[in-house]
Amino acid sequence: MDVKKILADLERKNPDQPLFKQAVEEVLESIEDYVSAHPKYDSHKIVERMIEPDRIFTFKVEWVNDKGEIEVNRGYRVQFNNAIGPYKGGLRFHPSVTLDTLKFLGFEQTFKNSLTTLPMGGGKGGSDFNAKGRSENEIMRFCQAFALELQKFVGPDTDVPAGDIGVGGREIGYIYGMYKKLRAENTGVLTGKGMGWGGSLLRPEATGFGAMYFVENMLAAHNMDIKGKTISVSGFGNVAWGAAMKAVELGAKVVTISGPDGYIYDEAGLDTEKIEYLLELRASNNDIVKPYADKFKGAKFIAGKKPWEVKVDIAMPCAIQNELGEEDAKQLIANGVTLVAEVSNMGCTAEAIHALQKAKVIFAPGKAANAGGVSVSGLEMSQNAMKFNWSAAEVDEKLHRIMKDIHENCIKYGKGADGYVNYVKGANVAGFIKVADSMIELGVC
Ligand code: 2IT
Repeated sequence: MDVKKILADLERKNPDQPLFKQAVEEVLESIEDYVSAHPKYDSHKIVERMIEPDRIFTFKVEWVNDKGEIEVNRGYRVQFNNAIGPYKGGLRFHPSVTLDTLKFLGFEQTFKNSLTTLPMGGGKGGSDFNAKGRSENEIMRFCQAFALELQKFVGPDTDVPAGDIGVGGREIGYIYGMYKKLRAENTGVLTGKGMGWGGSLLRPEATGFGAMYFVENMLAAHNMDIKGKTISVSGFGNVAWGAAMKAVELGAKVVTISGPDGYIYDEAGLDTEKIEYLLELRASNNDIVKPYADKFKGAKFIAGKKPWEVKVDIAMPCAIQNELGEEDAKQLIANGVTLVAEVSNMGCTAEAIHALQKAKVIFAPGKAANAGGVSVSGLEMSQNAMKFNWSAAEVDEKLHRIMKDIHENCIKYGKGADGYVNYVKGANVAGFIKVADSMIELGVC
């Protein structure tokens, strides 16, 4: 595999897409040896074919705000690769969303979904819509306008979107409501649905729960236990909420959360009441965490900083891409961190990952650690197809098994001669093999 040539072509075809390039570079760097040792992948031009999305839709979203003014946003759906199943992946509504963002996320999703053991291809979509300061009605009208276009490209056996940053149960409800009205059908076209209308138990918790199960597996493989460990978490959304809940249940102490305004240091640790409060913060559409420190005495708000300066055993970025950089990684290493699990998609810069790996910190990439979310989305699709619901215990048992499988695959392809497990390599190689072999079997099409 000629990595230099592939990257030069990628740059030529995709100028001004640094995130997409970063995601591809991380994968190429870790699969290079494996691909070189298996010439069938080169002769079928698998890597070149895998880094080109199948198709991309961009569309105009027009809607009317509460003042009666017309607003125009841009919507996207990137259908990246459907070799192993229908396109599957979330919708992100955030002002930072560009085509670059969604291409990197769709590419990552292809590998992640392959790791889940379920038949799901990779896709991603969203919009530059900013929910900050918007009323409930404005959010509904935007979601409905977005759904008017999105419905042309998706379907339960074609492409199944879900939530991501800025898209939770509320937004999925409004999008699904409009889809159902237009098509006059109740199908599993979206996941993350409400429990009354086709959702799966544990889907809201799944990303965070799955990440903690993955951390438990990593610790066990290194003869350690989660009990009593201190954890720094970033973000305060759905992922941070689920991770904090499970961490506390397993006897660990979560001492930070964060937002765009800064971070909260809560030495006593989050408890059930505080974790519930995260939902209130999120529903306020304000995108700040400072009110937490006003509400809970003893918690400190540190303006404009990230939580990675706090001394902890485990760090879990749960907010957004590239939120943990090289300097943050060095600070964590200096403070003796044992394990870093990326729970946001591409939460760490390449330099941060290299620094952590060099220091032999146990490190998990997002596509492995956060795969529990899309896994339970896959289980939601199964339940919709069966017209049946599993109990929370049944879903949880399946989620446990999937995270264990992913962990075993990471060890299988990532364990080095010195015993250090390169989970990035393990996840990328394992994710690659299933998609690549399927593409070969399916022919050039
Ligand atoms: O990044 C992700 O895996 C998600 N946002 C969830 C995707 C899904 O289809 O549940």
